[in-house]
Amino acid sequence: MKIERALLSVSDKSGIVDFARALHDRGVQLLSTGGTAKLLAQAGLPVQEVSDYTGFPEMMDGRVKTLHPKIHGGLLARRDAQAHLDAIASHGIGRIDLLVVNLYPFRETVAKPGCTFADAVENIDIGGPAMLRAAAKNHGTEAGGVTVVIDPADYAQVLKEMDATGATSYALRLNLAKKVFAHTASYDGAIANYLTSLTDAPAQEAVPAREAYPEILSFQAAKSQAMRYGENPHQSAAFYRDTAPAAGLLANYRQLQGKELSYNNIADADAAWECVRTFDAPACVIVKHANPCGVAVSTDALHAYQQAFKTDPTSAFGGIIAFNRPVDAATAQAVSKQFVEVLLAPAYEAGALEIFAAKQNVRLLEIPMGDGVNAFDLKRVGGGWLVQQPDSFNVARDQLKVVTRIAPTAAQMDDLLFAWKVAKFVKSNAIVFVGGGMTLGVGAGQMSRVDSARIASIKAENAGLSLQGSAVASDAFFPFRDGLDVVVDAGASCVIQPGGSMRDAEVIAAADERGIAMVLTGTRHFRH
Ligand code: 93A
Repeated sequence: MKIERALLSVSDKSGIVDFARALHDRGVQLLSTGGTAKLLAQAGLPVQEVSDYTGFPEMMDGRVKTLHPKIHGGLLARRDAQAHLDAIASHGIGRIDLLVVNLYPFRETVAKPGCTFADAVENIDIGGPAMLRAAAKNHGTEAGGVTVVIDPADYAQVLKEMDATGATSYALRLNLAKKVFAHTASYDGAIANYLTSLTDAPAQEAVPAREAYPEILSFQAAKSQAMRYGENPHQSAAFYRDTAPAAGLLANYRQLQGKELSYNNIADADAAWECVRTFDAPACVIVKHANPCGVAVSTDALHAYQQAFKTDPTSAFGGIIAFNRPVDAATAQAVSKQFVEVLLAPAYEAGALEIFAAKQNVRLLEIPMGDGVNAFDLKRVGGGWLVQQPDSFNVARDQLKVVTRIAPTAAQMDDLLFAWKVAKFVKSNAIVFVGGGMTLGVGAGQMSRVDSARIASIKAENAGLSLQGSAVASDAFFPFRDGLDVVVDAGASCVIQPGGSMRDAEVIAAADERGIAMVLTGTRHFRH
C-alpha cells in the first residue's frame, strides 16, 4: 500500500525538514503538530496542522495535540480489514500511513541541573507514545500497515524503500515497530526511575516562593553585627540574624562568656549545632573547618564527648564542640582539658559555668533546643544567588532497603543510621566509618569518593582505632565498586548509601561477594 499521508511530530527536529521535503517530493501529504509544522512551513513545504485536520485546537499548553480519533483511527485501522477501512471512511477519517515521532526529552530534562519537578512532569510525553504504540501495533501484514519512525537515522532507509515501490516492506515495518516498543519501554522506565528516586515530598517548586526574594535582597534581618573580619583578616564581614529565627536555630544563641565570635566561629558553630540537633540520644559533635571530626552518641554528654574526641584528637584541637544535652560539671571538666574555640549546648549547669569561668577565652553559647528549619538556603555566586530548600530530610528506618544477601543486625542498623546522620554534615565526597555509636574515621571534601574512603581509613589508623566490623556511610552512591572495596578492605561489615548508580547491580554484587550487608536510603546528601 502506497504511503499517501504522513504525520510528523518531533522534539528532536534534526533532519526533519529534509525528510519532509523528500516525502513531499514523493507525493505524500504532510500533517504535523505546532512546532514541527511551523518549521516545515518556514521551509516552504505545504503542511497541514493536526489541529486544522482534526478541527480541534491544541489545548492546555500542548498536553492535548494529537489525542483525537481522527489521528488514532487513521493509525489503527487494519489495512487488511474492510470493516475497519469502512469505519474510518464513514467518520471522515483518512489513513495515516507513516508516523514520524520522537518524544519530549524526558531523560535530558531531568539530567539538567536544577530541573524542577514541574519541568520533569511536563516532559512526560503522552500523545507521542500513544501514537507510536498505535502505529507500531498496526505495522500490519505483507498487504500493508503503518510505518513508524522514531529515529532520524532511519529516514534514509524508509525513503529508499519508497523509491522502489512507493511503499515499505513488511520486514522494515516490523523492525521499526520493535524499535518503538523498546524505546517507549525505556522511556517509561526513565520516568519510573526518576519518580521513585524522589523523596516522599518532591519539591513542587525547586526555587523557594518568589516572596522569599525581597527578604533575601533587602536583608530583612533586624540585627546585623559587624565582625572584626571575614573568613580572612583582609575581608570585612557582618553577621545578619533573621528577625525571628525559627526555634532551635543557631541565631537564637545567647553568649554567656568568651571573646567575640568570629566569622569562621559562626560558620563552624552552625555546622556543629545543625549536626548535633539531629540526634535524639545524648550526642557530641566536634567540628573543624566546617566538617565534623568526631561525633558520638551515648547515654550521657560526658561519654559522648569522650568518644567523639577519640576519633581525631589532633583535629579536635581548637575545635567547635556542640552538645544536645545540658553540660554538667564533669563534662565541662573533661572539655576544658582541650583547647576549644566555641562550645554550644542547650544549657550549662552551675558547676560547669564555674569551671569555664576560669577559661574566659572559651565562647559559651546557650541555644534552646527546637526543630525549626530555615525557609531557604542561600549561596552567593558571581553575579547571582543560589537559593534552595534546606536539606532537612532524614530517612526513616523503615524506608531503608536491604539489598544484600546478608542483612545488618539491629546493632549494625543503629550504627548505619548514626553514620548516615553524620555523613549528611560532612562535605562531599563524604565517607564515614562508625562503630558502637562513635565515628571512627571521617573522609571529607575529596573530589573522588575512593580518596575519601582511603582518607577515612588512614585517619582511623592514625587515631589507633580499629575498623574491623565497622559500619560505613557514603553520602552519595558508589559510581564503581572501587570505593566499596576500599572500605571493606579497611574492615567495614556493613554499608549505607543512597543507591541510584548505573552500576548499582555491580556494587551490590561486590558487597555480596565481600560478605557485607548493604542498605540503600534512596536519598543522597551532597554538601558543598
Ligand atoms: O503533550 S503531549 O503528551 N500531548 C499530545 O497530544 C502530543 N502529541 C504529540 N505531547 C504530544 N506530542 C509530542 O509533541 C510529540 O511526541 C513530540 O515530541 C512533540 C512535538 O511537538 P511540536 O511539533 O509542537 O514541537
